[in-house]
Amino acid sequence: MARIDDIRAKVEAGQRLSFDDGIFLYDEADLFDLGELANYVRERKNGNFAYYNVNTHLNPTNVCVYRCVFCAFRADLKSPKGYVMSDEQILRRAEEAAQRGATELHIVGGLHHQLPYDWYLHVVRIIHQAQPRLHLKAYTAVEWDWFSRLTGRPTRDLLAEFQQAGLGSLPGGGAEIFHPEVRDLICEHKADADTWLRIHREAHQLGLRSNATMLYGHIETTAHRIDHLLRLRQLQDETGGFQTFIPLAFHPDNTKLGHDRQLKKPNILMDLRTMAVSRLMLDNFPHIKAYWVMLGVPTAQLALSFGADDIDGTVVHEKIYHDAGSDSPQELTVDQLRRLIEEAGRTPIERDTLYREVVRSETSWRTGRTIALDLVPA
Ligand code: V47
Ligand code: SF4
Repeated sequence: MARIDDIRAKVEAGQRLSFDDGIFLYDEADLFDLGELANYVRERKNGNFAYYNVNTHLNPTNVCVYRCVFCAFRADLKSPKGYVMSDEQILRRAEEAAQRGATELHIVGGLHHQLPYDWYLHVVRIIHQAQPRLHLKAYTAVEWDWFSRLTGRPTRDLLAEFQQAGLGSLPGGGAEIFHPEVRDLICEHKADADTWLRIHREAHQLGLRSNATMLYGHIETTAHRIDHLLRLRQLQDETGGFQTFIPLAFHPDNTKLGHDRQLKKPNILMDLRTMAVSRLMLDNFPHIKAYWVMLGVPTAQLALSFGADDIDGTVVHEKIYHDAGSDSPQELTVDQLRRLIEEAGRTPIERDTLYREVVRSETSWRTGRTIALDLVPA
């Protein structure tokens, strides 16, 4: 039996793919065979639906003690590019989001040399008090690890304290590539793989959901990518707390890594391959996100037939990718998001952060049923 037929049989029988299957799919499988298989799983889990949300990003500071070589967003403490938002600016952003009908605020930033732990907690607390209906998806595992280094307290306690203050869930950033052969070269100081995974485990145990990411298209090999996916699959087996996996294509502009290694952004074939392999290897993740800001709109549309079932949201005020050369717009309206999905032949559904359908009237919105988690195969 040809290798792809063997893998197809496994996928149709709902059997788990191995490390070697993953390497074959990435390096040797025909792209259209791969896409067809990923699409089969995508439709088995999520039917013809494609999800979006109404959200806004908030990066309270870009000043960062770390120097990840892929990052164009960070600034040194005394750099003219560095900023720290005031309470007023933060609350204005949250109010603007709520007025636009956002259901989610996505909050991440730098690890400031001088700001204390209490400032990060204060940010979540004041936003939650002012806008209690906004779900706060806040701080990556790298930030939680930093808070623990600042305070000497265990991350589990800090997560619980933030939960009391209004934290809703954790975004998936900071995962990069787990394998130390790569991680030690691109972000040597920040939380290692075990720490990243431990923090997500703790969050899940506290009842918080989270996402996961992988930064691809730089110095990593196929084996590093598959290793990354399998570490996530293993934790998901244990906790079931991950909602979405988001593959993130490296954008090289204004980065040390891009400059030193003369790297270009991965091409569309690599983007679609990564989306499809992720869908097939992460058999226990309900959703795979094609983040339109990172992929661009046309590739995000295609990705909806290569395993992805989500395109993220309206976004607004995105900095991390735009600082690194993304030419996507800063914002898409709800009409544009819906049209993008419909043009790709899918049925758009607005979701909140926890994948509950959002039902809107002229003046308000409410959440309805939880959508399409693991639809059973026909
Ligand atoms: O951890 C930083 C990546 C991540 C670059 O959870 C870069 O719903 C490419 O995690 N080129 C942050 N990538 C963004 C993120 C995210 C985005 C959208 C949705 C969600 C979610 C999470 O961005 C970082 C890092 O992996 N990143 N710089 C760059 N030059
Ligand atoms: Fe700092 Fe995050 Fe950029 Fe790394 S990726 S330098 S931790 S802001």
